[in-house]
Amino acid sequence: MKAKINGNTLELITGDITQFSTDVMVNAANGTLMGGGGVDGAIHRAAGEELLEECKAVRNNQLHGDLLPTGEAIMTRGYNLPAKYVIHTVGPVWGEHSGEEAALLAKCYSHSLLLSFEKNMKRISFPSISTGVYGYPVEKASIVAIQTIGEFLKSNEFGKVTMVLFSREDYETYVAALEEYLSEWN
Ligand code: AR6
Repeated sequence: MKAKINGNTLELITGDITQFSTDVMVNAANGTLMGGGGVDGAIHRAAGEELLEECKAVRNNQLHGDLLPTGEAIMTRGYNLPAKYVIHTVGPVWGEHSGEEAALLAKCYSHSLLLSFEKNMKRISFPSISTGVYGYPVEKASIVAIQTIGEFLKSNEFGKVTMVLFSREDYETYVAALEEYLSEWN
């Protein structure tokens, strides 16, 4: 499904995010930035060892050894991925942020969009942040994701945002959220 928002495109597709060519690929990472399972594992495998090396450097230099906080985002190069850059963001673990989960999830999307915008990147692809290992219910997460992306696109000349959903069920859930968002808007 594709929607036009203020001259920008918001696209929903199914597939493996590591296979789709883009300017910026967003990774649903954890605070260590050292890789993991799910989409994080797939992105690190496809990018190659150099991605982990740069992530280690970011941990040591930019973050002075600390974890990347939930809702924040940092950028690295894309190495062997079909993307110029990767943005690593840390989604909230469902039920562990005293009701702040939606606000933190929204920050993952808005910070990633802003970082890309500042770098003049026109195409960004997102996975469904937090809805795997981190347990965020996909129906709730899809509403946060679509609203945050939609509001950003309404007020910026960006380009194209693609959400790459890993299952048909997730895709249908995001389609419903986007249809609802568009019907409220129009
Ligand atoms: N392409 C697109 N989506 C994918 C892919 C892929 N190749 N692989 C999985 N997904 P998750 P989280 C979907 O668990 O919930 C990691 O270990 C998946 O089906 O990857 O934010 C990190 O290191 C789900 O819909 O991320 C963290 O420790 C979505 O991506 C933790 O998991 C997110 O699932 C982060 O958990």
